[in-house]
Amino acid sequence: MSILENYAKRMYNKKVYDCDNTEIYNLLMELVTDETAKLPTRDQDEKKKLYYFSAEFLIGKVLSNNLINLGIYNQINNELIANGKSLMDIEHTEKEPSLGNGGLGRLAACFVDSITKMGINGDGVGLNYHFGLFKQEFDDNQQVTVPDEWLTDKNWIRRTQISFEVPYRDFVLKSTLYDLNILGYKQTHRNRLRLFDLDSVNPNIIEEGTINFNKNNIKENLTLFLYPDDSSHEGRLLRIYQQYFMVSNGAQLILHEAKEKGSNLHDLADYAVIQINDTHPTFIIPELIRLLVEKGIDFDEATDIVSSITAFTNHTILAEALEKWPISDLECVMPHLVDEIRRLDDNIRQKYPNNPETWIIDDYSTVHMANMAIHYGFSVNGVAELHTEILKTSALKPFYDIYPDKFHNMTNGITFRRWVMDANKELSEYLDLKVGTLWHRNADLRGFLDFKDDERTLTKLRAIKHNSKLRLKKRLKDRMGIDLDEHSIIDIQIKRMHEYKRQQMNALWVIYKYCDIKNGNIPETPITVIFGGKAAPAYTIAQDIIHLILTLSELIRLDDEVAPHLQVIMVENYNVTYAQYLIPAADISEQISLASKEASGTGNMKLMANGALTIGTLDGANVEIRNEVGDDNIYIFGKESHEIIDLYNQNAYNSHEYYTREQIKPLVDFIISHGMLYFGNEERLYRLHNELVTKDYFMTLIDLEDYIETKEQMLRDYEDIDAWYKKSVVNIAKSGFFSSDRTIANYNDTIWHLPVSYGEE
Ligand code: 26Q
Repeated sequence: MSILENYAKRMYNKKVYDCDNTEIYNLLMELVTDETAKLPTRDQDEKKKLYYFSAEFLIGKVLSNNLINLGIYNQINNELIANGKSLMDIEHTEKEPSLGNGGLGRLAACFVDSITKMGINGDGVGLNYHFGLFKQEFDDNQQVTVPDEWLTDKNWIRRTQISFEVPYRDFVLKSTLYDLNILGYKQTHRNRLRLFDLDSVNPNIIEEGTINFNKNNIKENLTLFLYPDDSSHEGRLLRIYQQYFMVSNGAQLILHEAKEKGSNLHDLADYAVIQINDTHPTFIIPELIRLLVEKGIDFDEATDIVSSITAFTNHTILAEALEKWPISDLECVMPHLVDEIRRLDDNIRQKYPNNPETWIIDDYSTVHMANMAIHYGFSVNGVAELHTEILKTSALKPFYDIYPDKFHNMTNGITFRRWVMDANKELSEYLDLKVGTLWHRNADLRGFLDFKDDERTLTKLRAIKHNSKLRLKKRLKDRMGIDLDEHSIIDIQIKRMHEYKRQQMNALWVIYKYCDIKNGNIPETPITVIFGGKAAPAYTIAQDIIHLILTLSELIRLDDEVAPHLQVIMVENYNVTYAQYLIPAADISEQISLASKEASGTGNMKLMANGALTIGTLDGANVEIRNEVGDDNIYIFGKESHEIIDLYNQNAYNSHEYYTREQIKPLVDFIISHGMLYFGNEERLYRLHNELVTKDYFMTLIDLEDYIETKEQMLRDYEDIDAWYKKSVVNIAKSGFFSSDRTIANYNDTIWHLPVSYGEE
């Protein structure tokens, strides 16, 4: 009897054929769980371990990915097909874990996949948010936020017996550790996500249908949501409660595991290395020092130990995203860390009296988390070449002057197992046919370049793209009732909503195209512009941009003259699962951030690997994408980062100057035209218009003309479809550099220095 039939018989006393999708999901889950149990962790054999601390792990659905990594996807899939079932339908039963916001969280998920695949002993450490990030709904062309009930009875997280006590000022909280197993591609061992939680958390304190709750009731609210609203003081305090809960538990876990393996704690560096994903876990530094001192190690030695094992990754140069906390807030939450932080700061003041900008506590009694992480960590890294250069020469220059050897670049990457093998099965199988299957392990697709001039390959790629568009069409129909034109050019911008990412510039292009069509210039091929992204609840302008897009979408949909040629779609509740439908279907990848502001971007890499061509500024990893594919295979426009940085330094950008230009003014004014006001909300549209005309801090208008011209060129180029798909071949073939396996190998070679052990084929 086949393995599947076996499970069906045992669990339901049925044939696979007679099981419904939920039953099949359950038996597949059982099967994967049993297979996983055969894989040990590496803790028995290896002393040293990586602890990857992150407030977010945006792992996406688990089932398919685990089947792929176990190497049994095809076998199971074929058997299901033979029984008239579809894995894709079966997977609908699974809810995607809502444990992250965007890039940083998804990066952490790609990293734990790659760490495990490389055979490195390394766990992720974070929190088990019951509702995670909010679910996005649209009402009246506006974003509404509701709780995402992802943590249902059937999930992949397993309660453990491990528990620690976390001391706060007024009470002690006892944690529960949950584990989620991470399987590496065809690996012999597993790693884990270690997610801490609190038994007393109570969903009933959430106000019906909202994401509002009593922010003061820490025992009941601590792990309810990811990034609770930080626009209020209580919200900010709750973030500190969460961060301290994550790091105190994590620190105790590290000490517990090291002691079990025989550490005397003086030698902790032989047992642990800690990577902190941005500053959110930085309190691990004083907390671990505190715990070591409690166990009898002298403060200075404890500080040296912790400094020698903690490494920091920076993901942003936006000043407003650099975390800082008033010391008074820390006094409220965990006063026992404050004396220590003061002592750490005193040491720095003594050592670097002439560099006050690097001190941990500033004149306003605010603690700068990045400063603490840099002084008391042994490594600082940026996430793309350009980003690291900007850190060294401007954002973190005073630190680079002190510690030139601490700075490293670790260009981000993505796991091809999820973003090609799982998301785009047809492309994946075709690549197997063309270049063999070694790329599953090393992402080396350069052999595909040989097929650039092969007519049949170009035709096949086009057919694969078309099928991905059909798959997306079905999803959009099912979820939003929208009819996607599968014959249109699909232009995609998917990422968190933020002014620096300039979704509003793309919207201004839509306005340009709408007017152009109204003027009788009909595009040869229809165009579909798709947006996806959530806006932080307290970020008003980002919500206004969503409103602009949704309103434009409605206006165009109801205009019979334009609708056949131009469609605008904003997908509701963009998440990892949605991305797996959108990315394979894309022809155009929008990477149009204001140069210098996007640390790396990783969606750009996923879209490239799936054959989309990039239109982008020389920002983040776009620079490296261009280096890989060459100028002929990417569409670059706009001001460069050094020009933008100069403009900021000289305060020399004047949006009004651009606004009054002949080509720009009508587009911006369209936002508050009668047509838009008819469908849209006056307050939102006027606020956004006013923002663009009078401030435009992220310089939307500076690149608008160049953007329009470049996109027009791109659309013209699409009409030579063979030439287009040749560029697509180059993009796919050169995407291998952006494998997160390469990134993890970089981290390991320069920072972690752990043994690697590739699995067997
Ligand atoms: C900070 C202070 C207070 C409240 C919230 C925050 C906060 C929360 C989340 C700051 C930043 C984040 C997330 C940042 C993020 O996702 N950055 C992205 O990281 C990716 C992986 O390196 C990069 O590719 C993107 O360029 C970067 O935007």
